[in-house]
Amino acid sequence: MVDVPTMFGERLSRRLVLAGGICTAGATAVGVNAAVGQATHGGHDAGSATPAAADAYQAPSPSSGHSGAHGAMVTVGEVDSARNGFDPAKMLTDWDVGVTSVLSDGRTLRTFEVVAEDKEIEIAPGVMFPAWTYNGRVPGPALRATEGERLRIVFKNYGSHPHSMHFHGIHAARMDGVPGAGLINPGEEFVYEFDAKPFGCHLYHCHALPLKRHIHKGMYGAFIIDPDPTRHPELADVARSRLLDTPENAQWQELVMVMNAFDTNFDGENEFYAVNTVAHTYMNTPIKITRNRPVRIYLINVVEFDPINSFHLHANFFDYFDQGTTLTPTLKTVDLITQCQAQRGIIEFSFAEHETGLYMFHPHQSEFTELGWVGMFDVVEDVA
Ligand SMILES: [Cu+2]
Repeated sequence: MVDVPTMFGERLSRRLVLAGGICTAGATAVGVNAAVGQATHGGHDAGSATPAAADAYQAPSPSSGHSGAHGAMVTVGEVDSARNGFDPAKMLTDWDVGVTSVLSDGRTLRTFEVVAEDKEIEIAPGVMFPAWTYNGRVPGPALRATEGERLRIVFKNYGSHPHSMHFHGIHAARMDGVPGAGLINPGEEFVYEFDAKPFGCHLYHCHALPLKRHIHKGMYGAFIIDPDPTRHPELADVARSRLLDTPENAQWQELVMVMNAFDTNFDGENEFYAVNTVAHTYMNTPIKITRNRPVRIYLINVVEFDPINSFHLHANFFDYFDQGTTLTPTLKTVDLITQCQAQRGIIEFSFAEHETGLYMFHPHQSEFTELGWVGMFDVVEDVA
């Protein structure tokens, strides 16, 4: 009798876990996790796995057509976006702008509705993860507002644990989303209210304890505040280019990318890394970019357990606005930036001087790349 866990025991690296996910697409999460659960993570060196072990692990799907763990090294098979209820390709531009009304003082009130719920999601082909979500998706909705508006976030907890929404922004202590200030039990509701400031690329996340658990389970999302051009006369054009729905903004190709990861066997280390949850999704479906239109990425790192993440663009350089709170770059002409957890910023670049083709982006934590966090821009003359 072949005892699978013993057979792979200490040799099963995290990279092979991913290969296993590839090759046993259709296997249940229980099966994958059972194998993973027997692995030790003392080392991350896939080189310690013998070819025999790799071959044996890949054996179940001779017809999958993949090129093996040493070939393209991307997931094979498809994640069921319909079942997940979210599609990473659409998430890139899927802004939640809420509902607006006008207050008695003439200001705009922007109201968002967010619910917390438990939900099993597919993070790589055949690999399920028992997530805690905002609005049924990971990352949660990309909330977008304009500087100076009044924001109201109606938060309902339909989950099985206490949760909150802690916004990186400026607000009163009682709106902070920590225990005693907007942390609510299952079945309860809380309304956060504060002004949209400062403009920038921010985030929100659950601040229930243990914090690392609530974050790695999927409770985070982008929180973007566009600058109000009238407040920045010296750089009004730049501000307008960031303000959603202006003609200046429409010239840009804006994308929101939340760098995340998943600890599928709950040992305090991640098995899968991604942008917007699904491993290798932008390798399997490259992001179309019109060559002569500029690109702006709202990039946020929420990876738990690993202290640092990064973004590296191939064959090009970009400007970076740390936390997005300035209208002039905080770093100019770089091809790599690093972010700790909750660090975020705006990346701007152009392929106007390039030939069309596939341009890669990934973190320069190479292991993350091999475990799912890598993608391609498909630069074309015009996006149909
Ligand atoms: Cu929570």
